[in-house]
Amino acid sequence: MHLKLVSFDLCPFVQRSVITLRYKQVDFDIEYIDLENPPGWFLEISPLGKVPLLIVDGETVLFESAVINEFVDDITPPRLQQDDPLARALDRGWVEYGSQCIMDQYGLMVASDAQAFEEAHHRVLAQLARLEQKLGDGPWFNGAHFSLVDSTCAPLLMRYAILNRRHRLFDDDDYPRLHRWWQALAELDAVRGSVPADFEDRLIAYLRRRGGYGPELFAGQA
Ligand SMILES: N[C@@H](CCC(=O)N[C@@H](CS)C(=O)NCC(=O)O)C(=O)O
Repeated sequence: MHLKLVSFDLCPFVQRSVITLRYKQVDFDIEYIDLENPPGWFLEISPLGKVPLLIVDGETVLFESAVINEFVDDITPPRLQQDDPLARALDRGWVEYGSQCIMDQYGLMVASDAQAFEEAHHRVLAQLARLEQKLGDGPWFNGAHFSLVDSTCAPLLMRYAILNRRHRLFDDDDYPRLHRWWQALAELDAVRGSVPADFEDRLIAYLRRRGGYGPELFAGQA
């Protein structure tokens, strides 16, 4: 089966599919597009105009990262979804939660003024606190077994590690389980290789191009 992922280099949703594919050591091609100027062929095949897409055998187009990840999991070992339907449904909920966290993280990064930033900051800290509360002894979200919740949340935690270094958002000591979770994820080849080596520079360059209150907080200092 031939798999091609249609991608954008800074997209956290693409990254979660990349992590899933890499974790499972699945061969795939990747094609980057410019999301600010998307090619016609992409708009034609992407129902929501969003990346990622997974093109299967050159003809079937899967969209939505969570769906792509479940498909990849269904066709390749090791199994990352839980066998028990209730546990699997719960994981789906947390994958959805991770999506909302990613969107709110983006809202924080690009906040246009101090008030919008403060509101977003408040919201994301509450989100992180809920994740902290949900996490157990680790190393993974569900304990000993790596799951799609882990591949889903790694891009979120990677960005917080970068953002927090550039502008203090929270103290890692206040979120010890979250911190330990990120440290375990950051050790994985699947996560480390899921973005280009100069990812932080690219993210900062993007924020500088965008400008505004949030971007200046994170991208202002070298
Ligand atoms: N729910 C989607 C979200 C994907 C998404 O928002 N991708 C962004 C880039 S990070 C995108 O393609 N945006 C283009 C647009 O909204 O026009 C998923 O999980 O795949």
